[in-house]
Amino acid sequence: MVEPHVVLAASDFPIWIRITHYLNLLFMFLLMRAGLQILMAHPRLYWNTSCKPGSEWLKFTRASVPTDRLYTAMDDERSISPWLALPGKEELGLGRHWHFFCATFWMLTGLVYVVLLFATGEWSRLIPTSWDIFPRAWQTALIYASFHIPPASDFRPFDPLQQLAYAGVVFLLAPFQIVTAFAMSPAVEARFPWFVKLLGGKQGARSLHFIGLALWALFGIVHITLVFVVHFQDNVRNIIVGNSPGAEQVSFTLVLVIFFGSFAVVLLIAAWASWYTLGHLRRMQHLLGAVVDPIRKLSMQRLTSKQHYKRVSSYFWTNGYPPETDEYKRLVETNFADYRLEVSGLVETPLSLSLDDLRQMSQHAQTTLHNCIQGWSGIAAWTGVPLTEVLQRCGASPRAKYLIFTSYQQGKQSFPHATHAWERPFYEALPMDQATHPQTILALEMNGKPLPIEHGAPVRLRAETYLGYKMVKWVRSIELVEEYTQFWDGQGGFREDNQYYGISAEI
Ligand SMILES: Nc1nc2c(c(=O)[nH]1)N[C@H]1C(S)=C(S)[C@@H](COP(=O)(O)O)O[C@H]1N2
Ligand SMILES: [Mo]
Repeated sequence: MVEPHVVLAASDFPIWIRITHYLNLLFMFLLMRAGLQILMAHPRLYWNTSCKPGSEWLKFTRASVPTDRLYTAMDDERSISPWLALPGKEELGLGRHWHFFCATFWMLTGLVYVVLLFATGEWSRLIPTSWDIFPRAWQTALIYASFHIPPASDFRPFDPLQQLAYAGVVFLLAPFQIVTAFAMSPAVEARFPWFVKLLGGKQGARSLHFIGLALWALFGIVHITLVFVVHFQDNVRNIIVGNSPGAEQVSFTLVLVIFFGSFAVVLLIAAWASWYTLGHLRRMQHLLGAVVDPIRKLSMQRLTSKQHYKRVSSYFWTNGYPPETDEYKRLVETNFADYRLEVSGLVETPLSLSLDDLRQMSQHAQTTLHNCIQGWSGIAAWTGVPLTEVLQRCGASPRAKYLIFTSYQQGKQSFPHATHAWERPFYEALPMDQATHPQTILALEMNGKPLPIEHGAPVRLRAETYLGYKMVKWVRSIELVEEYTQFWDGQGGFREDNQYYGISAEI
């Protein structure tokens, strides 16, 4: 027998439960829609890190990957309707901004909920205290399976099956989504490779995160259906006004109006979010980034890469087509004999380094996991010059806060949609603290051979706690600067300028 006061406490729906319940609905709905946006940026799911086309267990594209010509991961990205995804179209950058923004508030909501659950003793409504919940839940399942409804007296406040489902969602599924989410962050992966291995690698975590989404969606559908089908009047009352003394005086009509009204508000917010974002891409990049970026800085900036993988991937996607300028073609013809890496800006001695100069500097080898912002990954062995060597040789000024890496390649080859940026060079700003990470190198070799053209010959950047878009290929020059805002659109890189990616490349 449960003690009477426990029954009383556990059968009300205090205001904080009702509010966190509603906020959870709002943030989950936005999270799912933004998650779909991210998924469509690489609409294939795998259990292997190499992401070889054909090895996916699930895909959301009919496109097959041609083998007779270069096909970049960006060619494989799918546009999605703003009715389904947040914000819709091919706005991966903003989908991610929304996803992280909502995830932050969703986790805060969950934290408040769980703390209050324990502080008020209401945990007993969810966490079973006796094994007999399982046989009782089975009985309830049988009742539902025979298309009957358990009597209202079974709900104290939840029936056993319901209680188990809620406990599972709150204490298993939600943490599962959070754990698999963190396992997809390149900075977390770089610092704690063992953690990602536990989840089956990068793609394991990504697939599990998707399965988690599917379970949430399934739970949501069953949950909402049962609210309508099983003791509807009691349910909406509990959800909207609770059942403490006095609450029964609120008219049922008013309860219904608030119930359906609050659903409508969620739908309106979701529609507004897509519509407003698609109309104000830059503004939303900044607004949402202002929330996410400080959290990223606090939690991830100091993580350094400690990766030593043993095996390289059998396949490695590419992003960006090789430069097509005459200048670059001439370099290729002479096997880069005339190549010079220019280092300038806030330095004591500007440098102009040939490939031989670079090869004579100390070499560092590392086998690491590459994470593209779109979701694909690959492991490769990279050999090259630690960036710290270059910084020492040029005598970097203490005023230098960023390194601007500029490529031989132009916008036309890296993001064909941005017609206005076709003639701009691809560039990215790397913060100085990243430049001094032990695994940040100017790679000259990939898997024991000189860099292939499509992977950035003759020199590319590797910054192993970052997403791929920061790792400039076909590097022409490095300029040390105090600020990156004077370059092009001033957002810190070509993809930030033109695709609204965040500068939080550790996530
Ligand atoms: N110059 C240049 N560098 C670039 C890109 C590009 O388009 N141009 N794409 C970036 C992106 S988005 C990724 S994921 C990686 C891909 O590296 P890979 O083609 O060697 O796999 O390169 C990065 N460096
Ligand atoms: Mo990428």
